[in-house]
Amino acid sequence: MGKKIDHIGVAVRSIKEVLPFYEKTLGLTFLGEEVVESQRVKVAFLQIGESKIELLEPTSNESAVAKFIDKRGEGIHHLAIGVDKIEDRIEEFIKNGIPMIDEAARQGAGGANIAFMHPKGTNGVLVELCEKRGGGCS
Ligand code: CMX
Repeated sequence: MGKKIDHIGVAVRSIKEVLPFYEKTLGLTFLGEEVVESQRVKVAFLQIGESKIELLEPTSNESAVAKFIDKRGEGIHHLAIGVDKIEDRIEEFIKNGIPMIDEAARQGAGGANIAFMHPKGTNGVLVELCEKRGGGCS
């Protein structure tokens, strides 16, 4: 099903503060940042091989990422798997009783189609399905 790890999402309080670690210390290439209003986050992408690291900074206290940081502190937030035919994958999971947060794909960063699976159905890992049609994933 999965083509590769598209990206790993990392929850941070401030992208500006952590960026030097990823760019200068680790030497990764900064690809750009954008605000995803619907998720109340600002995101920044760094390339690592064929995959990316996505830094997630909450833009509101109500953001899922703000709640995550309050509860668990900064750190790895989700694993995004690149897929084809995301609607078929979602349908298949629903049919098999796998709990989905998103029961239909929605738009993420860069105009990609994304859907989150609930961590209660994945042994504690927030998994994002991510289908690119010429865009990025968030
Ligand atoms: N990874 C693993 N488990 C997580 C988690 C995460 N990122 N976030 C929450 N959980 C766990 C909690 O620890 C909790 O577990 P327990 O019941 O065992 O304590 C459970 O999920 C419920 O967590 P909660 O704090 O009560 O939070 P909510 O139920 O309100 O929300 C979740 C949790 C996953 C449904 C919500 O964060 C969500 O819908 N996430 C998907 C959207 C998202 O994360 N958007 C931000 C990124 C967007 C982007 O990349 O563009």
